Amino acid sequence: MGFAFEEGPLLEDEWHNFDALNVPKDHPARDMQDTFFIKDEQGMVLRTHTSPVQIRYMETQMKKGVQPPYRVIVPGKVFRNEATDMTHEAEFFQIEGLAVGEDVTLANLKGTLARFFKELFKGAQVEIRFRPSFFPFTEPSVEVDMRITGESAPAKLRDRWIEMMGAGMVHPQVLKNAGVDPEKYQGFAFGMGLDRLALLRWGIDDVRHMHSADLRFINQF
Ligand code: 2U9
Repeated sequence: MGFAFEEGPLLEDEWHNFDALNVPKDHPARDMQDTFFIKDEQGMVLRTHTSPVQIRYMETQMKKGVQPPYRVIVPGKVFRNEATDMTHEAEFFQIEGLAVGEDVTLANLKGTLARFFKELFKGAQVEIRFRPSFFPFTEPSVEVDMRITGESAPAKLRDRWIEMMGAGMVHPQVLKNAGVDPEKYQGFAFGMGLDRLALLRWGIDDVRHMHSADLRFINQF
């Protein structure tokens, strides 16, 4: 579908991790609770999402004089300073996507995600739906639910609506922050937790197995 893979640094500055993404200075996600700040490096954090990579990508294209359209998909490790339980880890993986161009719409987002989930659960009947939501970096924002029916659907997922990811149209201020003219270009973006997806896909009951180094678990993959 024309998406290039991009990766970026795990240690980020607050501009790329928060400010450029329109996350307010007083947003709870910045709290000591949620973000690992680096003691000896002022203004540096362990990235809390992979979104700074898309900011860096847009900045780099602009410096090279490359204008949209472009599409990138960004997988990678992220960090959140929170208590761990069976569904939460302080380190986990996300996969995010970004498409920027003239006349990019919410309909393009929906078509792209419908295709993505169809490929992921190939052979089954897959439907998606959007629910209104809020993220500082997208407007409008949506939560994306998926429903799988048919024989090949994993038993735990069959016949029910499950929340899979967040998405939306890139906020004009975010495009501007990365050097893209929001009067000329629009973009869609989406993000999801990969560990959560793996839990659903293979019916794993506890995300902490992922970092357990238990060979009885690891050898199944
Ligand atoms: C840019 C602009 C917009 C990425 C997005 C989400 C919604 C989202 C969560 C899913 C589960 C994170 O792992 S999670 O907790 N993500 O809901 N992410 S829109 O939006 C972007 C990214 C980059 C420049």
